[in-house]
Amino acid sequence: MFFLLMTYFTSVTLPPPESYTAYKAERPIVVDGDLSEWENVPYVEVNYDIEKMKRVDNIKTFARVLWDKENLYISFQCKDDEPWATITKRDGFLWEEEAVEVFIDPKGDGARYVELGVNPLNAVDDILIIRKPKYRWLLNWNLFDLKTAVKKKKDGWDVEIAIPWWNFLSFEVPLPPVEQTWRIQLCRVERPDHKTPIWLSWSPTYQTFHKPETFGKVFFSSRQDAHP
Ligand SMILES: [Ca+2]
Ligand SMILES: [Ca+2]
Repeated sequence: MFFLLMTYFTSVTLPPPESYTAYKAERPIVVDGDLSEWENVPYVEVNYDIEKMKRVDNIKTFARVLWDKENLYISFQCKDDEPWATITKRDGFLWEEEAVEVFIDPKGDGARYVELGVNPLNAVDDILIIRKPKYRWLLNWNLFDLKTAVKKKKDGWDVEIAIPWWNFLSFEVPLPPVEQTWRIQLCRVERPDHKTPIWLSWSPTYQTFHKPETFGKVFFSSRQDAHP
């Protein structure tokens, strides 16, 4: 059995990480769950099933990234007949229900990264994960002045997020990261039966979202979103 497993794990070959260009928002983003400001912004699909290791088309999720001088913005459009969540408190384990998740590694070295989850009730969990020199998982760490909003719709739920850049000061990278690339992963946990999870990512990974080397490459362009 051990050898079978070894064969399985060593034969895992993933497609290379995805790439995305995040444009500068040409008008103010109002974090209210209404995504009309995002209409012309290129989207990616969060549809890589990390257990089946392939893209699926029965669960639709569209994600976008923008930025301005103050904030990093992320939006998700989740198609879902029945968005499900019960957790309302900060730092509840949102991934045990349905949620979207963002992973942010500003330096791109996998040593430290931020995990942020938002659920259909607009509850938030934010965690700083330190992998080197020693593994630490800081649930009490918070993103300050974070803004999130969720809008329920007939066919799903939309999420809008603004993260002030200064939350990343300790990473010692240029802020905002104009013409720089950060490693970012965009994810969704869907549980059609309220139990069995389907773990979906934008950039391909396997078994877990916590593989910073598989995060996508997001380039923050100085161009505005209307002129990509
Ligand atoms: Ca809005
Ligand atoms: Ca927290």
